Amino acid sequence: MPRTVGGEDGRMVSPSAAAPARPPVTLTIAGSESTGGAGAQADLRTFQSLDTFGMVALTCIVSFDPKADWGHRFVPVDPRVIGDQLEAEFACYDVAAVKIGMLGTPATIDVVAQTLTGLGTALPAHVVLDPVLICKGQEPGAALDTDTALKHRILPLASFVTPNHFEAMALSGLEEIRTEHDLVEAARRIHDACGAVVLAKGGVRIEGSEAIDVFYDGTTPHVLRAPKVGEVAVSGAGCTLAAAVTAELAKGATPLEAATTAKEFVTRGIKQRMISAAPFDAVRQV
Ligand code: PXL
Repeated sequence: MPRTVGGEDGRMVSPSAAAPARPPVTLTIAGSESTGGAGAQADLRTFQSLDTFGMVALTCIVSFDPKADWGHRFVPVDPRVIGDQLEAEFACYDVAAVKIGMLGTPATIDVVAQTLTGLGTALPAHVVLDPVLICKGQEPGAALDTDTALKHRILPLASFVTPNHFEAMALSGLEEIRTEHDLVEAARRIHDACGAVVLAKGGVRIEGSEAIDVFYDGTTPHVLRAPKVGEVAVSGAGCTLAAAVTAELAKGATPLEAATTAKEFVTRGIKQRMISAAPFDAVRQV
């Protein structure tokens, strides 16, 4: 039986007749970075700021260690619990777009790949992958397994991928990305290999006074530009960019419109960043 709610005059009406339009639902499959600069917290703030209804499936918990050079302490969430969260989320809502952030272990990648594949035709049209390859607190051996699993099991599910400078080298096979030309080439290679729309982030690492990102969907590359805000990377910029792309796609933007809005959103957030006692400040989603 359809659910009914009380209308203004006391009559029972269906929820759709009584309610204003609802925001699209966005989901991030991501880790917690407890200080809130990166990860699920940054994603949720972005989803909220951009008028979508955000959910999280938590994959791991990262705690910086102020006693040890701000290294990352990393604890994975039990894969069954990750599966449980996703089961609840897809049972409750029609999810318009998913962002995948830090997964961290091959077991986590397994459960996420299995769950998303198991959705079949119900897999959301937009799956945005921020391919977080290495977290400092991890064993190098484990990280290699994780990279391989991410490339083979998760990348094929992505409709949109947002590699940073280091990840773009790993995914494109280029040994060096120094210039705008190199970043365009990396974006092309990644698109040709996986078919997803690519937004390759240059951040502060490409020569010159601009922070450039390269958008490539198989047609003409577009270079998105903003003046660099300082020369130091800010925590959460990558998470925020991918989450903003996810929110905009959920609202019906084209991939290029989503990338352009996301770039403006991150640039604003970097200008208004939180000043942290850690060596890296944090993007503020405003
Ligand atoms: O910015 C990458 C990132 C993503 N997700 C989590 C993180 C980090 C970096 O610290 O901790 C949870």
